[in-house]
Amino acid sequence: MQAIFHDARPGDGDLEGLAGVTGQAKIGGAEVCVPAVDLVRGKTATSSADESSSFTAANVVDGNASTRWSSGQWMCNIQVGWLVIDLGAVYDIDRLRLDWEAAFGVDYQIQVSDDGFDWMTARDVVGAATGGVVEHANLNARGRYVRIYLTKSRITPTNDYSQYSVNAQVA
Ligand SMILES: [Ca+2]
Repeated sequence: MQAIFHDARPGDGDLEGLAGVTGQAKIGGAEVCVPAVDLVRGKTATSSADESSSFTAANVVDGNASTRWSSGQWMCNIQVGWLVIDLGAVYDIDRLRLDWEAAFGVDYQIQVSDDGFDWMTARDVVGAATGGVVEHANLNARGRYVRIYLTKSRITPTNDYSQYSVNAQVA
């Protein structure tokens, strides 16, 4: 797989010297793929609901593996929940890496949008049997907003959703 590094904000020092470089990344087997450029880190995340001020949506974009978002779904009396990340600009999105807590999504869709209103589904997940770290590759998606639209939780009857982190990567 070839990875092209994009510098979203030239001059800010984060990727200076990497811009335009084409590199190689090995994926497969027992190797763990850490996104070379995380489009999500430090961006703005919002959600359908947060369990409390200790479990906000911002916890999935903070780069801290021990903090997490929890939807507090049982307080909403509805199964549907969502998490939206505003990437700040339109990107081609190739991979999305989710790090679920025990309350993982069984049925959910990964969607993208240019305006945060009209959504296109890039991946439809039905009947996920495991949580933990889940990699969604070859999304071929393009948009400014990424939404994880959750319709069925592993945890019943509270139907909660919880994630430690989300990472996104360009092709
Ligand atoms: Ca976190």
